[in-house]
Amino acid sequence: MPPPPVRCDIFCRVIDNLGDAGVTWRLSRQLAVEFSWQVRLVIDDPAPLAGFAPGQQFVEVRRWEGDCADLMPADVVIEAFACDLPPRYVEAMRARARPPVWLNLEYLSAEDWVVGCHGLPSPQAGLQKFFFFPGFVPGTGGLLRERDHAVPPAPIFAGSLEISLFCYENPRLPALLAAWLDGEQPIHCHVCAGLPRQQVEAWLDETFSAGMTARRGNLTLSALPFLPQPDYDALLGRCHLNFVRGEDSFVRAQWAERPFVWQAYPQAQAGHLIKLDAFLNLYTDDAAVRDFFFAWNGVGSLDWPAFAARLPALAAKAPGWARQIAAQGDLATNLVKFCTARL
Ligand code: TRH
Repeated sequence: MPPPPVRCDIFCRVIDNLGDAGVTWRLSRQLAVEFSWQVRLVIDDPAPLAGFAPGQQFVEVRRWEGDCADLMPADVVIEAFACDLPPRYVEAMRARARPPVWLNLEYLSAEDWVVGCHGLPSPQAGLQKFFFFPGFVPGTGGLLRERDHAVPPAPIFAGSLEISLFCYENPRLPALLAAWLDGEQPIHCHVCAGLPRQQVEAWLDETFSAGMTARRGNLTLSALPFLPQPDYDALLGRCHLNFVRGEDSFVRAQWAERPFVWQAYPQAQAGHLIKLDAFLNLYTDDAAVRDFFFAWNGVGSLDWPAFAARLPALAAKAPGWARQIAAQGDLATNLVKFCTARL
């Protein structure tokens, strides 16, 4: 008889945007599909999941309501981004003959201190909770990447530079669009649903709904609907350059092996600039690239021609970079190893 599947509860509170749900959904799916874990995703707002994976059947999704009195703790309990488990559920964890392996899945950061904190236990209410940090370097938990992830062939250059745009509110966007409009090279920008589309609509000063195309000078803008996650990932592979944000799209842009520009999730006291600097310290010492990333995050002026001149070099470097950050193993595999050793 094969052993019963590992049961795993993943708890997530959606703070804002899509990343909390996006990351926990990707992890849930991978644990279920690749490791045959029996996964329950307990989430206070399941709505984004219908957009990521319409009709999915891999994972049991529960709305997080009150103290989750009807949930018996699983073998592995993952608390995403310190979302604080219901006290009653923690009580039930403690009551188990063998307490579950309890992890706090942290936000992604390239800061140095992450290596020292990854995997550390923290005593909690008579139980142990472990900090599990994603990361770019050995000694961290790695990054989410499916086993069957395939790198798409480089897009054929058919005259215009294909760019995808996914960002937060960004005061630099009008200047970038103006530079593209006036540039010598034709640009086709695929504008993602939500904040990117709203800002482009305001800049165009005309309705810009999903499926619509607008032209200004040398710039063509196409408004996308919200795409299922695999389709969003595929879009990144079809473009020559991707503007991404937050955590999950940022990681996917690196697996797509294309040049990208990252807008970090804005934080109080400019914490996001520390994260940006830490990432750039690993990624590149090219001043034009660093300047452009910082400018896109609000620091310094945006020099599109200088950055555009670096695109061939960034494209050439992308596969090697992806190999480097994949070398420590993917996050789900590392997490399964970590838990299995403690079950
Ligand atoms: O939405 P985000 O800004 O999420 C952020 C970050 O995770 C940040 O670290 C966290 O602190 C904050 O949330 C609360 O960006 P992110 O992480 O890229 O997540 C977007 C998700 O949406 C990602 O899984 C890709 C997915 N997506 C689609 O599936 N279809 C789409 O059309 C688009 C535009 C995105």
